Amino acid sequence: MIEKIITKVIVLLFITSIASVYADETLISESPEGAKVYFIEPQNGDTVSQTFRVKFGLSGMGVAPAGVDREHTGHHHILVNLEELPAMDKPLPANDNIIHFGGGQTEAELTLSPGKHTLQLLLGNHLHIPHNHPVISEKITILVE
Ligand SMILES: [Cu+2]
Repeated sequence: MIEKIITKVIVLLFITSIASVYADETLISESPEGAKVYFIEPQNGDTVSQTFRVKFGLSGMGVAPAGVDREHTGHHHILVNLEELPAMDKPLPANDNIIHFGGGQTEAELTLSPGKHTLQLLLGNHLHIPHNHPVISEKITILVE
């Protein structure tokens, strides 16, 4: 009797652990090998005016708006002055340091205070979760006049 219960508990635990792993995996989208996101403009070391244009470059993948689940696509995020990278298996938060372009934009206008700033691009899937593997650019440093 006790053996039967223990077996049932073990089977249940096994099923729930599989279910949770499966759920997580379905939320994360695969990125094709060699996919790259990069800044077309500005470039590392550039001096820009307070309001400036940022052009996002993407190769090996396509852009789709947030909410649209299409294979090998995502939307852009700019990480502004972010020292520590966010979790790569959860939806990216939206705040002053993580700007979402869920409309599928491929360029944007940013306004920053004068001084040095760092920018980094990170692609997110339809649920704003980075891909596996994450498609992330080099971190560039710019000087705002
Ligand atoms: Cu997003």
